[in-house]
Amino acid sequence: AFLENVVTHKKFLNGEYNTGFIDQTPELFVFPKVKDRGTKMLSFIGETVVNGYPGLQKGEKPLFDAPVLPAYNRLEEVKPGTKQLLDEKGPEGLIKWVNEQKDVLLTDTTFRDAHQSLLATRVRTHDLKKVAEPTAHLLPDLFSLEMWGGATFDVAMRFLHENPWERLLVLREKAPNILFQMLLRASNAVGYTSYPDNVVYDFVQKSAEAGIDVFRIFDSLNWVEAMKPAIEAVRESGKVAEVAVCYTGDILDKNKTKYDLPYYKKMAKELEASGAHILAIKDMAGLLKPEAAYQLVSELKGTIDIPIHLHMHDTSGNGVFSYARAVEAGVDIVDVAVSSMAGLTSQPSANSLYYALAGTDRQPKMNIETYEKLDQFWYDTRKFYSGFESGMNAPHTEVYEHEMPGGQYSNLQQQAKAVGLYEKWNEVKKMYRTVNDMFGDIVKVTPSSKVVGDMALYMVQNELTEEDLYEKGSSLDFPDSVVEFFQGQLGKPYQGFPQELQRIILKGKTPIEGRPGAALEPVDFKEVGEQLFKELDRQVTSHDVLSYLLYPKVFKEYEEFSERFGDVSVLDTPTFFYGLHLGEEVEIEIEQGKTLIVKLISISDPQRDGTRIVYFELNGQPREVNILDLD
Ligand code: 3PY
Ligand code: ZN
Repeated sequence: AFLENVVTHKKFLNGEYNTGFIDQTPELFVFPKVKDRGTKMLSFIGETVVNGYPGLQKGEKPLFDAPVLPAYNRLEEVKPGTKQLLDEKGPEGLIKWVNEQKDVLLTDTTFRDAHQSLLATRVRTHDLKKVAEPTAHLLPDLFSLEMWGGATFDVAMRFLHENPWERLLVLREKAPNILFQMLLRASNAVGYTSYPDNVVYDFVQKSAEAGIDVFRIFDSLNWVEAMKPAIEAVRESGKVAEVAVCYTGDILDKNKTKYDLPYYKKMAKELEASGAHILAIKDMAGLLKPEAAYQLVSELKGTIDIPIHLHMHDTSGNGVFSYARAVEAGVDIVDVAVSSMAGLTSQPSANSLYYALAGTDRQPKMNIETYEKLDQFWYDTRKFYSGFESGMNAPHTEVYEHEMPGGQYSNLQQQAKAVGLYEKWNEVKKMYRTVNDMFGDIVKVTPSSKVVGDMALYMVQNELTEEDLYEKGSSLDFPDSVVEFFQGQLGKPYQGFPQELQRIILKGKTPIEGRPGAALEPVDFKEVGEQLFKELDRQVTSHDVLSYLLYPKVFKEYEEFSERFGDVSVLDTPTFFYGLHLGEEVEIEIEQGKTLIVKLISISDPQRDGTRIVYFELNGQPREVNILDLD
């Protein structure tokens, strides 16, 4: 807004400015205050029409088919499901029920990991909201819907300009019968760094109150110690603590001895002893080969008593095969996505698994016709987001080599694109492997995977080899995330850090001892709330306080954006990403019963000050907004 004030200022335009211009022109700091909702909405659409949506190629708005929802009886109550089981019987009762099921149970990840892994997490609440109710009606036998956590929290605010808490609350209302599951990065919560223990604790309590039932907790280095406060917090909330061992390497490869069967068995035992209700095997990259899945699940079944929930990505194309073998070995629950949002870096397809298990006594209970109909909706909805597709369109067995998590693939690719390395994507993938080996072969999952990704991008961008690091490391300015990692800010990798590299990267800084969260000062929520109240000049909720504590900068930018453009989450997705084409009219329901009718009339050529005038009709009245053309 400041820059906008400067470049549109009369004196600036007339060239009457010198170095004192900013000091002597206090009106630059007076930003236009509260505009009406209509004007804000026109400003947003105008921005999109003139400058495009960040990260998407600017161009004509594509034509889309309207996604069709399957029919269901809205008047009928939804069939009670696992949510009611948990509410009535508590976590222990639910677990007992899981243990009694013969069929393999399913978690549908379409609302979270599937789009995190295929579409850079960009699926908006607007679309999820439409399909949540039909899903609840038509798939009441699901074990859970994974619909929150991971990268969704950050991306909702940062890129979609929407409130992640709203998403949770709205979906909860629409789907009251299926357990809601989220991914929690232990002491990193839904962020990329360590937070004080009381922030993680409060985040868990508020998420539980807002509707989360199953918390899948993992630590990005498989460090059990680091997961304990989160496990404790979830247990105290009365919800389900599903605790993960992240799978890396290959238990079938006798040359890979760091992460072998005894390693996983020992960790599973420790997690069970730490209070896990369910053990998750989190195969974030999709490295678990079918025979490995059989051996791992069989061995773990003989080691622990709690149910086992297997999570995989289908990058290699072997996902359904691995699941079938895990099911044979007695796995209790597996993660799948609706077909049109499944496969490749996403989860294996629910529909495929259903057919793959035909004739066995563990075929999941589901209405396949229904799933196929939901599939149609997602098939068309996915097209809205085609600009975020990774371009991977066939099974990718290279993943066994680079071990990149499915959820990272499309994101890292976007990151590479942003720094001009799109052409060198193959090199980046190779470097990712090199960096992993240099770091001592670590577990790679958010945020440790981001550190490896940042380092790989940094090395490719600066044309550095491994040798260069050892030779001229002292003159290199390493990415912050890499320095923090070697300082121990994300905790301790199994078998420690490679010492020589740690010395080079830390340049004399001392690494921290112990669990990072424990060393951080507890946050005073009341004080932060009051400070935010003053800064934002509005009532703040406990959700706002948490969003701010987890993502201070992103939250403030989200607030500034909302102040300037209002609530853009009400826009349909094609308009949100592509604006309108000339003559197009949309209806925007800004609140129940209040609708704006917006029509784009024309766009002027750039004026002397670089702005264009965008002419609209708003509810039949001519309106215009001035937009600075950034081209
Ligand atoms: C996340 O942490 O967001 C993940 O999906 C890790 O697999
Ligand atoms: Zn995943």
